[in-house]
Order: sequence, then C-alpha cells, then structure tokens
Amino acid sequence: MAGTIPNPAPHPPPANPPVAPALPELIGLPGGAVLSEMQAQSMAMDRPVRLVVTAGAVDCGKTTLLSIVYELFQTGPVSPILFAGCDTFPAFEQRCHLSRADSENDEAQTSRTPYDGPHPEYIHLKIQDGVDSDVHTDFLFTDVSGEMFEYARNSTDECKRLTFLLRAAHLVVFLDCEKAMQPGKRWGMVQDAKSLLQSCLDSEMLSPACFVTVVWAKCDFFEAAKDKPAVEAFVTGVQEDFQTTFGNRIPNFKFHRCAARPTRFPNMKMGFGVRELLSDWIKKSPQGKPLQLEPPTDNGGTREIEQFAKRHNAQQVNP
Ligand SMILES: Nc1nc2c(ncn2[C@@H]2O[C@H](COP(=O)(O)OP(=O)(O)OP(=O)(O)O)[C@@H](O)[C@H]2O)c(=O)[nH]1
Ligand SMILES: [Mg+2]
Repeated sequence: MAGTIPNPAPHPPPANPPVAPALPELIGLPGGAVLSEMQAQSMAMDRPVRLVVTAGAVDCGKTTLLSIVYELFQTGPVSPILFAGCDTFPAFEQRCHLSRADSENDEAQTSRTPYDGPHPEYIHLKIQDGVDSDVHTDFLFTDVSGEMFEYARNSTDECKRLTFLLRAAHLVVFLDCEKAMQPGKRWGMVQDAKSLLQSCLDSEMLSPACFVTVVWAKCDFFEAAKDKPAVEAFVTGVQEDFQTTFGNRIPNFKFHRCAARPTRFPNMKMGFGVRELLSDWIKKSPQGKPLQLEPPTDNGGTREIEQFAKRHNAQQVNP
C-alpha cells in the first residue's frame, strides 16, 4: 500500500551475547584508620610499598611533618608530584584536626602520638612522580611516639624489637631546633639523636641500602634567632660530628632543614623543606638503585667474561 513503510526485519539475536562480568557481592573499601603491622605487611605482599620511618624524641615534630605532607596536597599537586590515593584518609584527617579552624584551637597544634609498646602505626599515601603517569608509588609512613625511640636508643635489645626498621627505604632522624635554641637542652637533644642512630647500627636494624636523612626540624626557631652566626656554627659543628661518627657506616647519609609548621617565623611557608623530602623519598629507593654492571676491574680468571673484562678495562685505561 502506498505511503506505508514495511516493518523492518527483526535483528537476529547475537550468536554470543556479551556476558556481564560477575560483580562481587561486597566491594572491600579501606576503613581508613591507621594500618597495623599486619595490615601494612599484607599491603606490602600485595604491591611494592616504600617505607619511610620518622624517628626522634617526644615532641620533635614527627607527626606534624607527616600531616603537612598530606596538607600540601589539599590545594593541588606538590609540583610536579601528584596525589594518587590514600587508604588512610581519616587517620590523616585526625592528625590535622587540631591545626584546622574547625577544632576552635587558637593555635595550630598536633596531638601527641600515644605510646602503646613497640607496635608501629602506619599511614598510607599513593603518589605519582609527575613524570610518568603510569608510575605510582605506595608509601607507608610510620607514626610512632617518641617514647618508642627513647627505649630503642637506650638499649639495642629494645631497638631490635623495632623490626620495621629493617624494611625502611628512608629513615628520617629528627633534631629539634626548638631544643637546640635552649642551652640547657641542646646537647642532650643532639646526644639522644646520635644514640638512636648508634643503637640502630649496633643492633644491625639498619640496612646499608637505607637512605638516612638527619632533619633539623622546626627550623623556624633558627630563622627567628637573633644570633644567626652562633646558630650556624652550632649546626656545622653538629653535622661534622655526625658525619665523622656515622659517615663510614651509613652509605646514604645527608642533612636537611625543614619547618613543617613555622609558627615562630611566619615568613616561612607552611611545609618549608617538606617538598624536598618528598621528592627525595620518590626519587631514591633502595630497590631502584642503578645496577653495577661494570665488570670487576681486577680478576685473574680465564672465562670469556673475565677475559672480556680485562680487554674492556684495558680500553678504558688506554682508549
Ligand atoms: N614552631 C614549630 N612548631 C612545630 C613544627 N612542627 C611541629 N611543631 C610543634 O611541635 C609540637 C610537637 O609536634 P608533634 O608532631 O606532635 O611531635 P611528635 O614528634 O609527633 O611527638 P610524639 O608523638 O609525642 O612523639 C606540636 O605542638 C607542633 O605544633 C614546626 O615546624 N615549627
Ligand atoms: Mg607524634
């Protein structure tokens, strides 16, 4: 009939209809609280993680430094480093709370980390280095009370109980600039930090591959000091002492200054020096060290590889 459109032939059903992937009944989401030793180890079995241990006396600024790492990402990338995830959001938020307006505190604060025996708590951050979008690094940070390190520095047996030290990619040892400005406390503070490092080495809890950074924390106290030359002389003396004592035993050893929350010298920005630490943690990994591929210089062998090494080395000497 004119003007009518014939019904289109129905499509035959596809031979192999796509099968929807089976969805799990429950999706496991991280609870967000700090991770226990077991949870941290289970994460490390699941994917490569990089452990950063912050160590130092009570009140030296360990927790504040970690909370500021998290705070720096609140406004965007820590150029060029990008935030890529976190399994412990509430744990970070809890640590930042007393520094937020919501806490109705007059002054930004960090609550003390409770001591509960040698059981570390871990917080997690996933970070992308801003260079390769496919490369993400899962960081675990220990957040433990300074009391734990007091026991460890006084006894190698106690230090051996801090088994997480063996897995540390980075160890950050804190020197408290607030105490450094108090003549009655400064040498005790330095000695405590030295004893801690000594105890870690003597108890063989520190891998030679671990990157050790001695941090002058709360360095806004130095910036606010009236006698800057005296401060610099003190810093130089302490660093030389550390270098002489530990330089030979710790292959990757350096010093750094930071002021996570520089209330004493507000001209410094929040997180002063923290970016550099973060960048170090990302770039330097014991696993990521370049392989030593050069054949040994001196060998008396007759195998082809050893003969090759001799020819290769001779060429280097007489190109
Ligand atoms: N002026 C100044 N104060 C800081 C800085 N970083 C931390 N603080 C203050 O130092 C105090 C101790 O900081 P915490 O981060 O709690 O120290 P901690 O090492 O974690 O202490 P424990 O958990 O007790 O071992 C808090 O009152 C912080 O606000 C800083 O860069 N400058
Ligand atoms: Mg703390």
